[in-house]
Amino acid sequence: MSIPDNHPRAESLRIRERIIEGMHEKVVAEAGLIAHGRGEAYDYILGEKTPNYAQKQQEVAVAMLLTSKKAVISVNGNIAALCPKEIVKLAENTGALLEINLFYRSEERVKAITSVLEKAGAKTILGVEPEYFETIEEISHLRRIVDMRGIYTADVVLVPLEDGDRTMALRRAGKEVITIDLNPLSRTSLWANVTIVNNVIRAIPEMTEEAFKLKNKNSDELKELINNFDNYQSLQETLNFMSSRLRELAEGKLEDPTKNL
Ligand code: PTJ
Repeated sequence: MSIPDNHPRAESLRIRERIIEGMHEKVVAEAGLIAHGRGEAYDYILGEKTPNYAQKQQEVAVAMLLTSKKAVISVNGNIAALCPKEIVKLAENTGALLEINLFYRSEERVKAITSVLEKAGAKTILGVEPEYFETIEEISHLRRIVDMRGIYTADVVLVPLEDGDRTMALRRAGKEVITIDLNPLSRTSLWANVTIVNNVIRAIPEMTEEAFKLKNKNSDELKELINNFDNYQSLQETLNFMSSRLRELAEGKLEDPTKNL
């Protein structure tokens, strides 16, 4: 559907169209639409901009990717539909591997997502060839199927836009987990080592920019950034930001769009 440029929510509607098209092409799971709607609601509270606290979260996350032995970016349907080129660029600029890992896994969807990533320029895509499949037993659903060259042997895993129990299982398996989740109260957000509470649409390209900046720092400086970060404190800061924004709006900053009618 073509979205008129003068629609007040044109950008948001265009992004929504990408998710809907992705669903028709079997890239996005049906539940991915529900997840997207939940994300949109949280993004309203952020004012659809990257807050300062998220810049810090993104900086630490990139430092973790750059200092890892083996970092893997886990790709699901929503990420493939929303930011395929951006995720490939982030992987290239941080040395991370890309692995398709799906909650609603089917061969048809793996193929559809592989094709989207290839078109976006990905050269190597893990999680596709059965001869490399391994299982993480702690995970009770199809996300347990991982690639032995990727998530199975990674020390750092970025799981953008995720459901909770895999993060818990990955942590229990001794891995460091970074997530991007607009809901600061989700189980994923609470269980990750670094939670970026921002929209993936903004966070992923901004993380690539951050990678360009951080590449000039040595590994001790990067490790210091990581060691000084406390995810629990950072989530409190996030909740403070959200609640003060709502309070400010409630106490007078909310503009009345009908006042000049
Ligand atoms: O492609 P699959 O089969 O792996 O399935 C992917 C989904 C997203 C359907 C699956 O992982 C799922 O059900 O996830 P949840 O439990 O709905 O969690 C998704 C989380 O991502 C929620 O906390 C949302 O608020 C958040 N979210 C949604 N859209 C965005 C987002 N966070 C950041 N940016 C977004 N654009």
